[in-house]
Amino acid sequence: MIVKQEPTVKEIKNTYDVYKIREDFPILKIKIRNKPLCYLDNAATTQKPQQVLDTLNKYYTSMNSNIHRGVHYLSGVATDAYEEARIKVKNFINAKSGKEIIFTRGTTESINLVANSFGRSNVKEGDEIIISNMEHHSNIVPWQFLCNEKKAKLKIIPIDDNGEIIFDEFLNLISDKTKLISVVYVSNSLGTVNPVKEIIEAAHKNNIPVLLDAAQSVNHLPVNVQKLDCEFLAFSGHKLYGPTGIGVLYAKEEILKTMPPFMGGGDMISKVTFEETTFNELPFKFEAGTSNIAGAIGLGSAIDYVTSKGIDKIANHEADLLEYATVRLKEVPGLKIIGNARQKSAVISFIFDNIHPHDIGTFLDYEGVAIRTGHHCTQPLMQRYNIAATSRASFGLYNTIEEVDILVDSVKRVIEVFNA
Ligand code: C6P
Repeated sequence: MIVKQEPTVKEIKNTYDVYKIREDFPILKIKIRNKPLCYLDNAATTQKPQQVLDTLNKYYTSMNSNIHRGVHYLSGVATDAYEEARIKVKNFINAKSGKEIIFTRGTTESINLVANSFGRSNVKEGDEIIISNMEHHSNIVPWQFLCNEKKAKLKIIPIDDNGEIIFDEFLNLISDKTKLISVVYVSNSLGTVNPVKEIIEAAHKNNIPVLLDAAQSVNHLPVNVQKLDCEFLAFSGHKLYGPTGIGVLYAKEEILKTMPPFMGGGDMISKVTFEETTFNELPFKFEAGTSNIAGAIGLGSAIDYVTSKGIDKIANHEADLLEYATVRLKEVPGLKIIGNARQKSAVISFIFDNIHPHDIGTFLDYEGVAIRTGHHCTQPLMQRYNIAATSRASFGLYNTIEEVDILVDSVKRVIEVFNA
């Protein structure tokens, strides 16, 4: 009998043709100041493949109509395409049902939805919400609003110098007052991949629900909400090669059923009188007003695209880029990497003692290299490291080893200019 061998990691990597993938992205062909675009700001937003652009074009040229409302042909076609996109999201993150997928404007709105709906109806004076020191402002400010309103307390999981959550201290923060734990899956500033499975297990031992900010994970790692067993998960379409203005809140159906609507308006209702309103079924109860229909359909197309390339292969490719970039950037005299967690994904932040990140970003821009500089909407994290900002290169599925070389060589030239 012939036993079929599972392909090794190396074999999987060899099937990934990044140069062919790049041909799908028209913007990667443009020049910036006569230099080829070297786009390394994927944590801020990703570029869009032709397949997604074609889907958006097709929507507006052959389907455009409002959904869930019309009896006419186009409305039916648009509704079907929108609901099909919901099922693509459901399958992508392995949710149990399309009822658990709520389209929002993005991660920020998804977290605000949970804070306003679940939070306002479950958190009372003296209760506690746990977040970590490496959260994006989107996973800080909504909880501050809630805690201020309810006189509840925000508790912060500390991190070590490498950028890892200090797990014992996290466990010590859990109490019978904890109403929710909301943590980032992959840090946008450090690249740390947090031990979310362990966090969720610890939370569930104490009957505490968990929200995962997956803005920087769905595009880099396979995410399976049933395996993770998280109660909530939030992400944005534009970081997953889809359009801006569309995102997702996943939540377990049994929790969504108990949550009041976040916004009132059309489509989320069942019956309205001046005396009383009853609400639509899930997930429509949480989608008030005309949704970003084209955005949702475009996101579905982006999910098709990413799935066709294989999220495991993408993760392998990006791990190679990160490893190579880490080795090469360490060659640069005076460069210090911020974020040295054992598990990292696709992001590398660095600083120099004597050069401001904005100067580095501006210089690199002249070389056609797009990175992000600043606090990356993680000011408390910057305070933890006692720095104002970092330079951050972040990788996507189309980046190449040659682009890492361009980055490193350009950074070396900045040093020469500044130290001359
Ligand atoms: N981070 C970055 O350059 P929105 O804006 O809603 O699509 O995503 C907000 C958000 C939430 N959580 C994390 C971990 C994020 O990285 C982001 C967006 C971008 O790092 C823009 S600040």
